[in-house]
Amino acid sequence: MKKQLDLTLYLVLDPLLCEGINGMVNTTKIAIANGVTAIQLRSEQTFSGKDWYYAALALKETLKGTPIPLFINDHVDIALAVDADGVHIGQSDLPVDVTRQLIGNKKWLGFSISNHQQLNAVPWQKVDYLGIGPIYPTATKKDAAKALGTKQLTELVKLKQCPAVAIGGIDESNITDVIHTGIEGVAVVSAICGKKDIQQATLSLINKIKQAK
Ligand code: TZP
Ligand code: MG
Repeated sequence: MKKQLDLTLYLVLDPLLCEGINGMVNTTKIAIANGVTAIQLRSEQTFSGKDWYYAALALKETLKGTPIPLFINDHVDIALAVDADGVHIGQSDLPVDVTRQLIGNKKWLGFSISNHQQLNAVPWQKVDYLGIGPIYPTATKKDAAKALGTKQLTELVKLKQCPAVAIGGIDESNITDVIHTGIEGVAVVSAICGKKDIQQATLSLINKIKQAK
């Protein structure tokens, strides 16, 4: 059965920031126990096919029996190999229709956009949610587009035809402004991954989201 798609607080794991597969598994356990609603495996660095597979497998096992879905960034083959709950792709990955054809309708499909032009080209029937960003400058994604800011995000939120998460440079200092744009949720990497106290970092974000909604 398909797991829920709750975008409230979406954690994108980075193996470097989390210190490997064990670090990502530990981070996931603490994060989901404290309110994170979705998990994505993503790697900015060189990560071999084997690394991807074993990391995805470990995370799939960690999330077994929980309502929290596992998304795989970019790699449809890995998502299929571990039977992940969804795939997240960007503008430079396989086209949306091809990805949908490969994963079928039993997996969620997320798609990243960074501006109005990309939003206007979204094939809404094939996509389950959007990632919109970067909202603020970020050091986590090397090839990130120009930061949108919350004013532009508000405009994109009004035009979109499916749920969305905002991403990029979001932390406890600005998450309230992001939620006030009306977006369904927020995705973070460095606001949780690599933090000394994962529980405190997660709770602080989740409490700010609750207050802002
Ligand atoms: N896509 C747009 S910005 C970004 C991704 C994957 C990185 C977000 O990382 P952080 O650490 O939350 O700024
Ligand atoms: Mg991508």
